Amino acid sequence: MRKKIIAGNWKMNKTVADAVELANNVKLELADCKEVDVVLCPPFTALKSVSDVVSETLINVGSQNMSSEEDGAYTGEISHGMLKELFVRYVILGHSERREYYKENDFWVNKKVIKALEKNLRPILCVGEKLEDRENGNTEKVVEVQVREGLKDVPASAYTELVIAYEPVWAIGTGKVATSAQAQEVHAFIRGIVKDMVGAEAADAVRIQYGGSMKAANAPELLSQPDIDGGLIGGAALDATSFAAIVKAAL
Ligand code: 3PY
Repeated sequence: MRKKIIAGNWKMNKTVADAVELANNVKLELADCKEVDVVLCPPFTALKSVSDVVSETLINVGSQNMSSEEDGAYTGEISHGMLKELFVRYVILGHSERREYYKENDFWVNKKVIKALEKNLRPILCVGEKLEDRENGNTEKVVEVQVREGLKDVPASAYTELVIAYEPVWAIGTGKVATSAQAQEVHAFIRGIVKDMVGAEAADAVRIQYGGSMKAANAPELLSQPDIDGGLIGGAALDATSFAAIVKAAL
């Protein structure tokens, strides 16, 4: 049985004070949640404060990106060491907003995934098709390339650590959500690719989250699908009550 994982991607929202308030409210609801892995991914500036708020709880902290490099002249980047110093456990990599606006490609995403695993951070690798891909019948083709390239050279033993997030780009921040059947179909397809890449045991173990306008109202149905192991939550993660309701739907 795979443990469900619900992660809040706060994106470029929340000052430090607002982030502390939100983290405290999440903590009131979910501090002792054992059955589901709960992860908060604030902006870099709030990582330290949020880590402090949740330090004595079962809630994890994640970052929204990470450099593939060790350290040095990489203006604007953040390294694994800097994140680990702040008790970060998870790193979101290859989010569609990074692919679209900052031109991150599978090559760089893969380098980051490898680096994160090497340094005992848990990557959340995001994949997903754009609207035109879906309309042209290319969903599987696009997702397959992102999974195969993003996870290139990752050993089977690492699949218990890493998480894949299927986020159809057309469902991100649009209020549109994939039906549970559409999402399940792609999740099962991704699991099949993993099986083909590294074997049945890893495919069975890897957790695949759904992301893209998941909220309290649609979470129960999405999370009841056999291959949907959690959610990567955007807007609804900015409100503690909504976020906690999604986590409770995963219990
Ligand atoms: C969304 O649901 O908006 C997301 O992009 C989550 O990462």
